Amino acid sequence: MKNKKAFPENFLWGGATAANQVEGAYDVGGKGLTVADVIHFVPKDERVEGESVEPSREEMEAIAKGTSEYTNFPKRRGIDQYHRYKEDIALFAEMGFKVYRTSIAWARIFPNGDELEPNEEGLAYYDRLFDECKKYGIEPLITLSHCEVPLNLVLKYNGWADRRTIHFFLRYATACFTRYKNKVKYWLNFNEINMVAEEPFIDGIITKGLPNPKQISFQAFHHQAVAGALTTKRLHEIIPDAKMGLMLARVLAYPETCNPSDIRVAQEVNEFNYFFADVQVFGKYPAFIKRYFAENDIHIEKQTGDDEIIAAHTVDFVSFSYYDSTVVTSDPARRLPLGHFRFGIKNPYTAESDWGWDIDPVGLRIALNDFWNRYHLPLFVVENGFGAVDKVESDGTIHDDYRIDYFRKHIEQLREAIKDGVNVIGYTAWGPIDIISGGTSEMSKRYGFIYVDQDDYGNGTLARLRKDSFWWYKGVIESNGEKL
Ligand code: BGP
Repeated sequence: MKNKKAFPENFLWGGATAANQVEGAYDVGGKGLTVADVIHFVPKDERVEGESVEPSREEMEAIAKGTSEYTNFPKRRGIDQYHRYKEDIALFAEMGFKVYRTSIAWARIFPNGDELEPNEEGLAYYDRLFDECKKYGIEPLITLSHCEVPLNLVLKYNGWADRRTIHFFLRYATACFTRYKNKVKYWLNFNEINMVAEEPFIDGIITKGLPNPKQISFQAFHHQAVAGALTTKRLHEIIPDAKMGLMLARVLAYPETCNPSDIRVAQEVNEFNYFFADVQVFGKYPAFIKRYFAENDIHIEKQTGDDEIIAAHTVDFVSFSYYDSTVVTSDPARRLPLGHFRFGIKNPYTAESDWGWDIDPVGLRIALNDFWNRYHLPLFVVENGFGAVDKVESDGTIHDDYRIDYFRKHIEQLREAIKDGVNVIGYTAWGPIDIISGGTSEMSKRYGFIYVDQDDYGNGTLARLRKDSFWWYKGVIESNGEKL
């Protein structure tokens, strides 16, 4: 019997970035500073993987005033997509992209976050970007908040820890929906919403040195949950045919052994991961989180009506990033606290990247099946990719077969999941063009099908070069996932 084609005809193939990692032009067009703009570069040998990049309040104030000792802030320069978006989108179109996921930098639209009126120059930039996408039939998929909270909101209100940020965000989202109502149909509210508990600073929340940081993070999450629901409501009012998705960083946890205690720990870690999505899909806090809150002295302050808002405006689809899985144990000596994800016990069955991230393609199939069984909502894989050091040959070619291998194995598993009956609507490879790393601000951790000539210190011509994986991914899209 002939093998039936797996991917639906209208499957959304493409790539994903975030404004703070690509745009640069951090002070152009009236843009205000964001949390991303105050993260300075730390070389690899001085860094502890998984350690927070959070500057102190005093450091942030000094950076904002220009009196800091630090000078290398890679996210301020990105890859200069702000000025080179035409070239980048033409290259995406050459690969056959159907969708380009990126984010809007909140501080381009509201430079301080708390103004009453949006900044026209910022709005106009995204008009140009989305028009360029449309020229090639590329659908924009837009994240409203991707580690780009205006710095003023952080310093003045402690960002999402303060309830007023709900209203600032809603004003920003409303400005975007109103302006781009004919251009953008797919939206995401918060990138990797679970990071609010794991790395609150990148979400614009200072917890360092404050009592009970978990209380602050979960209160901030509650504000995001209310804001997310109000934003979905607003989107449906302004653009009735648009879809709002949530976005979760999914890190699968496997039990180290078949000891039932290990299995229970893995279940607990996975449920904790799902919690942030559960609230947005089911419209309520799941039962299992109550015990965690009680044991960690977390008391969510809610206002009358919050529960009803969260219940009434749930998301239309579920998106997630998938890079790796982790292994957990019930052994108290080696057990990590909940929410401390990624660098668990080494899995003897998987390889790892140079950055210590497990390479687990089958995990993607498991994640997709699990999501589908749990939520029964359309799924979108909005981040998946392989960070590596690339070498440019003397003739300008880049032979990144390791990256092709990573993608081939993951897309094979994506195809299997679709054959399992999972409803997946799209796949956007992370960093289709080399960008500044989200976690480490490196340029040398490259994800792209397109090479960008720039180093960790901003040296380079910024020229774009096609890697071997460029031609490979083009073939994948052309064959709608059949030719891997
Ligand atoms: C996710 C973020 C992205 C991106 C990616 C890869 O957590 O949503 O912004 O950065 O991870 O991480 P990194 O760039 O640190 O390798």
